[in-house]
Amino acid sequence: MKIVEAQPFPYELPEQGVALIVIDMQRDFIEAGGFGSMLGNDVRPLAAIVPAVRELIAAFRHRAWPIIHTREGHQSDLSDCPRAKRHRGFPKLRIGDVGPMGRILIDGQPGNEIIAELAPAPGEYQIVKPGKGAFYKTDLSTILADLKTTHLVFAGVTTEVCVQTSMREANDRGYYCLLIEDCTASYFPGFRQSALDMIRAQGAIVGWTATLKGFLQSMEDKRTYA
Ligand code: TIU
Repeated sequence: MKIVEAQPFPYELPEQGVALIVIDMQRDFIEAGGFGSMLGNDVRPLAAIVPAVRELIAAFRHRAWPIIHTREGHQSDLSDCPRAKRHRGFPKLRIGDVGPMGRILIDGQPGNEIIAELAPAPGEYQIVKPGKGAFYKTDLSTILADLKTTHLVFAGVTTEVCVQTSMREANDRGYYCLLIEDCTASYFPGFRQSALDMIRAQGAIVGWTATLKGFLQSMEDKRTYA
């Protein structure tokens, strides 16, 4: 195994059984005119992590380790979108309404696509999820079981919503979860920081966090540890 310099203590990264989950790096959240901006957010801070996420994906591709991309999206008839989710708050457009990138948060619409810079490569998994968590009403558990995954590395947006929810779901299912700090972003910098803090508090109650640099260094470390 390799040792990743992480918080709150080093993370043991095995040679096998590791998968990367890239959460919701889709136009709906990162570009103006999607779900994120309809909720009233300034979407610009999210684009800042794209180069780091690209680097992380490249490192997994280089090792032929599995990569799972998620998208938050609903079926066009909204049968998987609870009323309580659609009729929440006062967005400019609701889920399913027609916006500048097609219908808001609907699978198959232009806005629901993963941004071009991070487009999944052939052979990589893509999961459409109706909830904030990546396990809820998806095949993720089956995919991870088939891959014999034990360790999950997380990236994506937003830190305190879909990333943290998915990480908590994974933690309850017994995975060793590591979030790459510079590969996750929020519309609210304070929430991002708080999410990182609460994930790794109490002796890694949800999981670990590490910088991209620290993670990549450990991947390239020629030494192995028992
Ligand atoms: N609004 C917000 O911060 N996030 C979401 O609605 N979904 C995800 O985090 N992907």
